Amino acid sequence: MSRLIVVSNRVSVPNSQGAAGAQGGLAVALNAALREHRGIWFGWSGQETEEFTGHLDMQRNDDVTTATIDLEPQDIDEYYNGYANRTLWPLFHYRIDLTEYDRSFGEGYQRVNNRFADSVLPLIEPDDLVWVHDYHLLPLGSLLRAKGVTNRIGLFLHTPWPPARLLVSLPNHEQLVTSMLQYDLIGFQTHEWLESFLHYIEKELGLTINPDGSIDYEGRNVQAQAFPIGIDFDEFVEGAQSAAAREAHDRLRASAGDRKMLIGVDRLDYSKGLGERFDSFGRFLTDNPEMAKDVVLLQIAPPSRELVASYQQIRHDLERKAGHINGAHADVAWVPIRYVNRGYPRDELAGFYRAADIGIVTPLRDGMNLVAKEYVAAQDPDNPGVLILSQFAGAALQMADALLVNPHSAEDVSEAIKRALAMPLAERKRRHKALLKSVREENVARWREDFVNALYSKEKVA
Ligand code: GDG
Repeated sequence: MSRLIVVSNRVSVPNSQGAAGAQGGLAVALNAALREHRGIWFGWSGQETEEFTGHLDMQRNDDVTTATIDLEPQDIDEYYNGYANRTLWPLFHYRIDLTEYDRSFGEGYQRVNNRFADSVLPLIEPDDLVWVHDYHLLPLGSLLRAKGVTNRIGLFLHTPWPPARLLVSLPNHEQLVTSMLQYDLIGFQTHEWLESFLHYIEKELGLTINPDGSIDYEGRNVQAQAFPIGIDFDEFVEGAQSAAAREAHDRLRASAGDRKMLIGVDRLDYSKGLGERFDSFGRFLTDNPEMAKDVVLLQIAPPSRELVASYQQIRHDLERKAGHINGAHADVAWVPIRYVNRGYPRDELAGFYRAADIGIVTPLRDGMNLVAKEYVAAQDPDNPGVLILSQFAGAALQMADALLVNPHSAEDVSEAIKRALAMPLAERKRRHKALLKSVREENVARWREDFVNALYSKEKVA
């Protein structure tokens, strides 16, 4: 078995108390993957340094070795808060209205990718597989090739891939995408994102796609493929049965009394459709006054990327919206929206999911969405809740037995809430059984094995 070197923007290993706080989807998935593979996880420490030295901080944590570097404030501004989160993230989530193009961002992105390449280089041994993650590091493979790395290198993109018509609004888009053709394998969450990528390659770069989805470029062959990510099912179910989960479940149920509860859990991000969700819930309350006092929406939304203006704006907008809806509908003993800006330990989260009659997951765009899968995994199979899921989440392609909705339509979502509340037990069980099967089988171990095996089977560069 080849050793695995994982490279991602941030390295985040749970401590022995478990992963308290808002661990992003990527961190959750990679921890599960790395526990079984001997290898190294390389990335940014999250710390600032006045001057970049390239010093590697190596640590061994259970079965995972981590190697991290610190970055300069200017790197963090231009690469992380700049090109990654002000340019690529909004663009890849179809939000050209929020996409900022600044030359210094592009320069910072290249500089930091070079710093990553220089720093990880001495860790790479001849037979290692190198697995790069996400939109922060798209050019890393080509920079490693330029430094003589002939190992197999793969990239997995956790976000959507936008339609060619949007992508061409990015200055230097050809250069960015062409640099990706130095990978041996490029993985996407779904066929939809894969097809957008291949369409761009054909239309904008004029290259031919081979019948197996691979592309020949400059004497190399790069494979592009879909690998839908899943959750660590066994770990999550075990957590859902823990004492902490049971206690969280009972606490939340007791606080809701006989009311039905909806739960949303999302990083505070405009792609997650939180404002539209609040509006839809408000619409439900207005349209169904006879049911309104019997339901409550719990929205857990730990803040993220707080230095980026569009994230400050969404936080502000949501506070106003929640206040407005609560003001219009609340009475002395009841508020319809409980809006919580903090993270909870994973086990507690599992207890909250289980306590909720409806899981409401309505992103406007999402590469996959793991919350939808966690909600299903946490349910009591004898009395499961109902999942309402956006048709624009990658997860919708695997989860046809959820109530699929258009998150832009308050009417559609409001009707789905009504339908979910009235759904007979037999239908809930039938839908849950089908969803559970896919969440159990298409889990994170399967995702990792499929990706690593596909990367391993590529020929090494001569
Ligand atoms: C990106 C892509 C793709 C959330 N709040 C708390 C908490 N979380 C955890 C959830 C879940 C994870 O964070 C979020 O994962 P998602 O998949 O929903 O979304 P992103 O963070 O945007 O992830 C996404 C993913 O990468 C993986 O490829 O699915 O499309 O955007 O696991 O449970 N965890 C804890 N407390 C919280 O309060 N402990």
